Amino acid sequence: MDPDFREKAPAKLWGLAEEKHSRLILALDLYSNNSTQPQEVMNRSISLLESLKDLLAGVKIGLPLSLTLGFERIAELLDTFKQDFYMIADFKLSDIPDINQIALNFFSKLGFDAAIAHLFQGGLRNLRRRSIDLFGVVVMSHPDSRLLQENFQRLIEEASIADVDGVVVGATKESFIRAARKALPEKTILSPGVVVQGARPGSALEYGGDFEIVGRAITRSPDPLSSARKIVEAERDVLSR
Ligand code: BMP
Repeated sequence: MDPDFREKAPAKLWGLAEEKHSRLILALDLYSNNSTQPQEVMNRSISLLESLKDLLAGVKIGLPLSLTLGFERIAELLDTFKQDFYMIADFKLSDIPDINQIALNFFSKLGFDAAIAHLFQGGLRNLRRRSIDLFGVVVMSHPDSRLLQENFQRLIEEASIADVDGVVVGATKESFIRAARKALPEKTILSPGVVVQGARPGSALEYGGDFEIVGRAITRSPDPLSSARKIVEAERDVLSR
């Protein structure tokens, strides 16, 4: 095990990772369609999180679930599971610093532990946001995310100057994970894009990432528990090498 494990930040995320021996963060992108009601989605979210309590270090919540449930129910969900998971608000903020600050304060009050923001807007370094951890997007997982990739070095510098707690680098982008790890040895790297978007479970950890974010491969699985377990086992296997 990494000897500096206990000193790693963010402390809550790494504490849960150690306790559960898990580097898995669930992207809880459930939403209503014509045949489902918000309360059904709420119930499904609760039972999914209950069943995955021992396997997940964190849960990432963004627009699909928030637009379905509304922020009152989101706050309820966060309150119910605040001891169990590191809760990340993923709205990829990219506004002027004053507006980003207001949003971060609301996320913190709702009960989120962290938020994800874009670095390219340039104002994260001016935030007074210590009530909530912050992750900056460096490279996205989808193939068309070229503008970010072309400005990789500048985004890395911005992540450093803004003093974010960590960065998001797509699991599908091996060379960028390796480069981000080298450039930002102290920062926590979150990597989405596993299974459905093509990255093999555990591969982002192999390249130097710290946590893998997985959504549909679990939420749409006929057996979410078994799918999550297989991913965690693949990750543990990589970490034990
Ligand atoms: P899935 O495993 O279902 O592909 O979901 C991936 C999740 O990670 C989604 O919530 C998406 O918004 C997020 N994400 C991503 O896929 N790529 C990125 O570069 C950044 C993300 O936040």
